[in-house]
Amino acid sequence: MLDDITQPLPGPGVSVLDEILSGLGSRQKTLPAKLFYDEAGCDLFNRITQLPEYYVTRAEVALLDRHAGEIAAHAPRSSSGGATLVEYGASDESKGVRLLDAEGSRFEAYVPIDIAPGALAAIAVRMQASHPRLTLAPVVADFLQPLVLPASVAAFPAMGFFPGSTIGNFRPDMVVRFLEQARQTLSVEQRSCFVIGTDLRKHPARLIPAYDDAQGVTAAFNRNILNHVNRVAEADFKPDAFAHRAIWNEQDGRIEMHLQSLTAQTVRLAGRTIRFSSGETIHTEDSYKHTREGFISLAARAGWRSDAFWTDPDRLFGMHLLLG
Ligand code: AVI
Repeated sequence: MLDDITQPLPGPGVSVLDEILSGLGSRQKTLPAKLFYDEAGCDLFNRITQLPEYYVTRAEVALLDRHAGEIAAHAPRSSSGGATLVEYGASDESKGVRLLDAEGSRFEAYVPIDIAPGALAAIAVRMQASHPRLTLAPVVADFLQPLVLPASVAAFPAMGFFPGSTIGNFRPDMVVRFLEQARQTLSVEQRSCFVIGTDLRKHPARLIPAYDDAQGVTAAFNRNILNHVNRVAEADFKPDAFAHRAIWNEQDGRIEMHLQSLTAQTVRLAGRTIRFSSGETIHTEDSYKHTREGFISLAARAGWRSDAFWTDPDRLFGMHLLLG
């Protein structure tokens, strides 16, 4: 059964152009990482997930293949026995389906949430065909904003599911804000819970190649953000005039991606001139690598407590079960 796709209400928020101008006007120039994901960027990210150096996706899938049944068994039960699986950032259903189809799982509804309506429409078509008895209620939303689940699933307690280590791309203060909002969205008073996948802290010798691969796919992904900025902000960046850099920041426990200007140059953007000195960088992304304990203490700041933790056979990736 398919609910209408829930669309967000237009809000007063800051425009993308304002975000770009403010980031490029800062001392350390930055760009919003969400601009990675235009069509070309989504294709490049897909290729990244298949690279030999990028272990993250394979490790998480191995974890789910081994533990999906145990994870799904923690879903809260309503009086009828069912629960809703609410997947954040569901660009496809491949990970969610592992929980929905796990032996003994009793989900009655699936709410994939994503910013891309096209991806959700495609999920709806496939899921209606493969899971005709499931209530499907896709939601188009930027899940960093407050969010209310569709009325059609209000009767079921929820298991939130945020795979992919996307939470690793949030700064710690954003993690806490996001987890506080998720407590409201998932209605913790209904005994809802939250399952979150995070890449684990490991030696930089393993991390750096994962973000600076031999084929240059991550470099192309990083430079592609400039193509996207050229379109949305009428800019004339020359992506080849910037080098891809992946740096391990030990103090903050994160991989940083930067684009480094190869020469002194100027860029026109929305009628303004942006100057770069030779070697100056634009900081484009953070990918935090949380230890198990570090993530649990961040979650505690938002009112969640850890109930279980799973990892893959190589202990590269972690999956946390949080209770409200
Ligand atoms: C989407 N996110 C979890 C990826 C990561 O590993 O931080 C994005 C990425 N950036 C470069 N490679 C992959």
